[in-house]
Amino acid sequence: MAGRTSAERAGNSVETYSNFIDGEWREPQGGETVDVMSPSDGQVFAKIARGNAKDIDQAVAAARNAFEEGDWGRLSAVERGRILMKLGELITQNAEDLAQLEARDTGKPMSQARADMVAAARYFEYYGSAADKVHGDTIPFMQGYSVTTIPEPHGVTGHVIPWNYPAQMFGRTLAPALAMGNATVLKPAEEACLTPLRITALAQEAGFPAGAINVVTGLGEEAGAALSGHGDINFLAFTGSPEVGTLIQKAAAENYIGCVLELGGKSPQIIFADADLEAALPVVLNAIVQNGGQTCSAGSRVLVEQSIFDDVVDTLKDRFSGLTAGPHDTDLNCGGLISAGQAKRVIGFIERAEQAGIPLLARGKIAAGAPEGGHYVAPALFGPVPENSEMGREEVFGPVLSVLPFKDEDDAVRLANDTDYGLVAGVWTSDAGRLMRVGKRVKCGQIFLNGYGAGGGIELPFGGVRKSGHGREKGFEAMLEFCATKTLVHNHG
Ligand code: TAP
Repeated sequence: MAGRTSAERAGNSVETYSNFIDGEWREPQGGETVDVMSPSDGQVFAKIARGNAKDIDQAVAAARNAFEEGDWGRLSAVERGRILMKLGELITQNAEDLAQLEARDTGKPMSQARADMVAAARYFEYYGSAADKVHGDTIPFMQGYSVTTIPEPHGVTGHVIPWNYPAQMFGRTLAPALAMGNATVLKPAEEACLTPLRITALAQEAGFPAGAINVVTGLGEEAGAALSGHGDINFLAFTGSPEVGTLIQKAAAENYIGCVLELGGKSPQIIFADADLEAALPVVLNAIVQNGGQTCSAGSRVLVEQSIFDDVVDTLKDRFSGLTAGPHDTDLNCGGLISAGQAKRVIGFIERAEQAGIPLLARGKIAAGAPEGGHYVAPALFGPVPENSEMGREEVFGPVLSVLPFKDEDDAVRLANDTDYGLVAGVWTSDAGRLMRVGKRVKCGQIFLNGYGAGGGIELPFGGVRKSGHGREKGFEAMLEFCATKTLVHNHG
């Protein structure tokens, strides 16, 4: 399979993946690799290239050439769209293999990995069919003038993505950029990047010309920093932590370019006393359990009206106690977390909350027989969580749910807005007026009214405010991030 240049025997077969630059698989110039471990058992099962600044230089040059001189830059929007849609089709045809790889690489349960492949394919279908639908305006101006606007691709776009949904993130960040005609360089996360590499091989089969998609794997502080600081990149797209997002934004500023940043959240779900709890609670539970809570839009704070607080907590306690984390192929509620470091980080949050005296209401289990080396954390439910505590305000990025009581509508809105983040929110009530009032007052990029979709909806503009970042991915709006308007002013007298 393309993307894997060699297979080494060391007890287990360990495959080595290389970088993809200018339409070919290339060994990293530094000659080094990085081990890839499965979160399910902690075993090394693959190696990836440790790309460095020289590999990034080559990748950016290849993208520049593809954009300015190569076949990619010459394609019409219709032709680009067809290639994107073909890739969507190929992802669908290979979905089961890709899902198996994704689950092993990220530790996520198989059913989640399968759903991710549907979404990954959908990004290419959606943006493939949108490629020829972004067009300019004619603008009434002074007598004797005609004015037209043209949305132009930025040129070479740099993309840095995280490990939580590698295949989906590949589609989310690259598909709109490619649909607009940009040539791209991607640095996926070192902890999980095998499906992006496999999908890159499928992209070749789909007909993407050399240089349209370049992928350099490796460490964030090497390949990632080299890409984001590269002087010949015209736009950056990043998803990950606020700390690295700040570095990306500084790098963009140094090069006078724009960027879109998606940096996570502490997203609230507000449950009023008149809510349909039968409908709400399964959704509330799933919004934190999905992907082991390693979802930027996880519904990690549940705000419950005081009068139903005890009832809601009782139900959640029951359901949390029944949750189990285990290996990806056993398809339980949660898998192992991405790395030992991430598991330690999440356990740190749980221990500090307990030390601070926040009641630990329920704990799920780790499956009997789960491999010792796996990075499992039993789901945890805390409440009532003080609003100014670390657990009440910081993103845990694990299967840990905080429940907080509120007094009335104003108090609910105040609490919902009382973190530095603002990504997604949910409101549950049978009062239609309240749904809209609260929907408008909560500061975030996306709010579900009597529902919640952690990470869902390729068609829906998605992004944050404040520490959750800026710019919008997904939906048609993402196309507009990846172009800039040129205005043609014709003085014809
Ligand atoms: P980050 O360090 O932000 O990693 C995200 C991406 O940025 C990865 O591809 C990473 O590469 C790269 N990167 C790291 N340092 C970089 C640098 N100096 N310049 C350019 N790129 C760089 O996230 P993490 O360490 O994986 O996770 C830390 C925390 O971030 C998590 O606990 C969670 O709270 C949050 N997080 C949020 C999200 C979302 S979706 N909002 C996703 C992941 C994590 P390497 O992986 O190779 O270092």
